[in-house]
Amino acid sequence: MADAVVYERVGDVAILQANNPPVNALGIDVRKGLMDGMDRAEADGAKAVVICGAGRTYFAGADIREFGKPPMEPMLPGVCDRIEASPLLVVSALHGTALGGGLEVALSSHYRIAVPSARVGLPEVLIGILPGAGGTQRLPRVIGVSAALEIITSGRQVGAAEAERLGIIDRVQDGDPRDIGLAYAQSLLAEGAPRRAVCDLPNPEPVDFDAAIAATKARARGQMSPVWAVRAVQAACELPFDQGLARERELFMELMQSDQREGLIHAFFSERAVSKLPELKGVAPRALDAIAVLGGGTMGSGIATSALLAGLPVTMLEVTPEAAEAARGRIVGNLEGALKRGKISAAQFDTITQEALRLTTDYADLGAADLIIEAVFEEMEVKKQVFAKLDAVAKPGAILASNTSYLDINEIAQVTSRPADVLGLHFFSPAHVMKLLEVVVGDATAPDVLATGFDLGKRMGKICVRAGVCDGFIGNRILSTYRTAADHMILDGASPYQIDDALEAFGFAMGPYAVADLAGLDIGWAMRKRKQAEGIDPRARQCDYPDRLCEGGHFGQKTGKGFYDYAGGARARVPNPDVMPLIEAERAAKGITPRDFTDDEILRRYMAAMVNEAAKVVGEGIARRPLDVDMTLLFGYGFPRYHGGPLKWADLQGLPELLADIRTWAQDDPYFWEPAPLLEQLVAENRNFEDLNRENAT
Ligand code: 3H9
Repeated sequence: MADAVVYERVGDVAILQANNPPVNALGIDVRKGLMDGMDRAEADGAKAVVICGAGRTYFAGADIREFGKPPMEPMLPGVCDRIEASPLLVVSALHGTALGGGLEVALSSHYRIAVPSARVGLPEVLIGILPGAGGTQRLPRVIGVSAALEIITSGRQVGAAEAERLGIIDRVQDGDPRDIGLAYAQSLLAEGAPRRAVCDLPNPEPVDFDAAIAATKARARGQMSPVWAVRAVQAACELPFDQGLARERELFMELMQSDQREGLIHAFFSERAVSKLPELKGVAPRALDAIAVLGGGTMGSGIATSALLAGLPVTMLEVTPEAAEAARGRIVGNLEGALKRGKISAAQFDTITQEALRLTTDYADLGAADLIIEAVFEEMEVKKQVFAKLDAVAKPGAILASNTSYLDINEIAQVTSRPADVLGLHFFSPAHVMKLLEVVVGDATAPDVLATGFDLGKRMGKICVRAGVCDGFIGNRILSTYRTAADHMILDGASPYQIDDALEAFGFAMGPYAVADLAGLDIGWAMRKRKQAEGIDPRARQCDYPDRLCEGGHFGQKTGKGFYDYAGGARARVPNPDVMPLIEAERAAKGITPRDFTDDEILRRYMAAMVNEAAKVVGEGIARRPLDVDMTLLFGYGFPRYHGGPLKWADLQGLPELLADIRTWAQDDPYFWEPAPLLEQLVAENRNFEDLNRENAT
């Protein structure tokens, strides 16, 4: 293996260039290489050292893959202290992303130079930890507490120009990082510039830390790491440098041992693993130069917006010129939002609205599209008519996609002459904002069609999850089950408001009933009617009061009332007084004596229902791996990222305990609480969902 840190001597300067692709993570070999390099430079009689990275970046941080494993010496804090304490003049030359431990190495150097495109940051809180190699002690000494707190608690990346303004970087200069670092070191030596160690700077001025902690807690919604990071920065103000480092270490270790750290790191790697599928290996996507979208409602307009923002020309088909104009209005409105948020420039806005977007009412205009996405009314007969027409006009090789959220893609594909070119692309509303895209594979879908679905999603900046065909695919199928668990608890004595509160305390941005109000209660109503028509298993407990609510014209936020009354605005969250009487009437009619539920039992039942259904979804192959479910819930359903996803959460709770709960509840309702065979198997074999992820890694 090539050296992880390459040593080079140029005159008085020793260069330590990291070579650990792809991101020069500070794994054990790099840490050893840096230590050896410093020793050698000092023994060699060098007067200065330049630390830089080969390839695409300076160090992007500690090697996250080492976390949770036994620590290996030398550890990063020691490496940083070693660099800072060197009698030689140490210069770091930054390019790419100097993040986390990377920036901490740079802050331990005596001078920092960066190329203009470099970005720096301390993103540790995003993976559930805090800067643990002196970042919380050094950064506030360099740029002051307020700026350091903002950077550390947000984890954001700071561009080179801003970093120079703040004083994180001393100089910004274009060029090869090795060359600009060397020239800078030589000029510093020529000037007789002094060694400058951050640890020698005085303690930074404190801020009101009680207020800072309160504000951070409010923003963090139950996530520990940003709050712990504030405490570490507080130590920088209150303790001598060495004791501050020790306090940082203590807080760092607390987070390192937390479930939140495991959850967030699982999310980090799963987000990247989710698009790596065996069936995509070596399969090239089809060309995607023009897209068409059918149906310009909220969903279709959101999809069109997303495609336009990804740089694709879009033809939007609507049934009448008036509907087409309304669709244009929605898309332009979305694009204006993107312009306001700085996602596109005014020039891009003009090009997109004047050239890239085309409205039509004529199917013949869709003939040039490489991929056509249908977002029309959610009814099988309507979808079939549309697909038959699309099949007639689409060019050979064009892909036909349905945005259906429940319906059978195989049945839709059958009405075309090209089932291999048909797939589901299930976007989430608003489609230009929500990150999740379920790419639904039918029995006949060709591998390069699936690859094209992933390619489109990637271009749109989405997290793409492969899903098999079933009612509701991965996400909505699981949603339907955990919502049913909540409905059952309501019949038995809980209230929608208690359930929402319990789940929001767990970390969901909104509980299921607030979400239902936002999505529109009519959607669930239509689905229940469809399922009634298809026939419902007589063993399933029925819950009718949501239908009564809809029959009363209450569809949630859009009608002003649903589970909540929105007269005082969406944030007021006032319970709708009509709801509890409807529930009580249904309980009375069914002879149910309501009982109390603790918040803990609500959470356990809700989560167990989610995990059990998710295990069925994985067991049936609808989701390839547990992590596919986790990413679906994280990016489409507001599942709190710091729990990692429902199946990561399940692993952390312990699968035997969860299964025991399910079996207990099955004594009262064996139909709903039928354990997933996969869950039973994993428990019997003493394995967990992470084992399945590992076994199915590509
Ligand atoms: C830390 O530093 C703690 C210290 O304070 C204290 C220690 C005592 N480790 O994202 P990409 C992999 S915590 C291991 O696709 P991009 C990644 O999994 C760390 N692996 O590329 C992927 O692998 P694969 C603080 C890592 O260009 C490949 O590299 N730092 C690490 O879109 C390419 O990544 C962070 O939190 C890592 N640190 O984005 C930074 N980073 O090809 C985390 C990446 O097998 N990293 N990999 O899927 C990032 O934010 C982005 O990866 C980065 C590049 C912006 C660097």
